[in-house]
Amino acid sequence: VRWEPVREYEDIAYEHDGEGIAKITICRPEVRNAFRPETLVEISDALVHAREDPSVGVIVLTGQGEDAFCSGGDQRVRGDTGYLSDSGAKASVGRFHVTDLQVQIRRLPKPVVAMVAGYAIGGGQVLHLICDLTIAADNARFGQTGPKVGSFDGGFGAGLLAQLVGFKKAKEIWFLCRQYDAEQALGMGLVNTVVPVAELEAETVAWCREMLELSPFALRLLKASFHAAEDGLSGIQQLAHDTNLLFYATDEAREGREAYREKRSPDFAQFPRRP
Ligand code: 1HA
Repeated sequence: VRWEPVREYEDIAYEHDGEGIAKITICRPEVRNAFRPETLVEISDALVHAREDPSVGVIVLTGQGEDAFCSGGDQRVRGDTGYLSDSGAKASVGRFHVTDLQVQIRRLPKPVVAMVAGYAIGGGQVLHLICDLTIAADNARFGQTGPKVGSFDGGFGAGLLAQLVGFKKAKEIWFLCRQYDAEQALGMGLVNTVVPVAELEAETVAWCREMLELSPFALRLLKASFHAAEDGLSGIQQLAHDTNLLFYATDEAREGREAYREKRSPDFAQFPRRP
């Protein structure tokens, strides 16, 4: 695959293959691809771009190199109020930018695939959890460190994990902070497949291309459907608004719009009351 850069960022690379795949790479290998606030703001910006770009059908999230997907929050910029940006007025006020990013990935109407080589640890493991699919290299290692480093993700980090691997295993992962290799992760349903690290990108691209052959709107509705019950009203909202997108194209909905524009009463009697 020939990846073409789309936009320049400091902490990430954002590239397209020109055939429907966007790839976002965390480029901080010196800290095992830990994220700082700026990293997350950049990922979020690239995701907006990939979402808006009609040529993109699938988004891959990964980390630079073979040592790590992501090791979570950069502990060097962790303050007493959250994670700190490195300059300006924002520097002194801590935030958890990852909160919004997790929701953004979950609501994004295109499949997001985590491509994991090496460590997916802490907040990095939660990032892979939130992706729709995970393709793991045989050197991948998963785990939580929260209780070791004085943190925890009780949101998707605990809840989604429990849905995937069951409550006992999820509690083990969080309460003992062990690491699990790729085969163990596959065994517990944490990842979709495991391949030799040298084949990781080719395999990920192959999975993406399979999805690109399929109906984008069906994939969109499926993603929304998977989350609708768990996400409550905001899940129903996504699914309902997606339905409304289709409803707008019907003669029945158009009649409502045209009647309003023409300042007349709508004639809905012409449409069947479906059984
Ligand atoms: O829990 C949350 C949140 C919860 C709610 C809301 C928001 C949240 C946001 C974030 C998080 C978290 O992510 S908390 C968990 C933070 N992450 C960790 O505790 C993982 C720390 N790292 C490790 O355990 C290990 O580095 C490793 C298992 C990923 C890799 O081990 P390895 O291969 O032995 O490498 P190591 O020598 O440890 O690391 C290489 C370099 O990278 C070291 O720097 P150096 O000594 O060369 O200067 C190491 O300090 C640095 N590094 C690795 N991970 C991080 C890091 N530096 C800062 N932050 C890191 N996360």
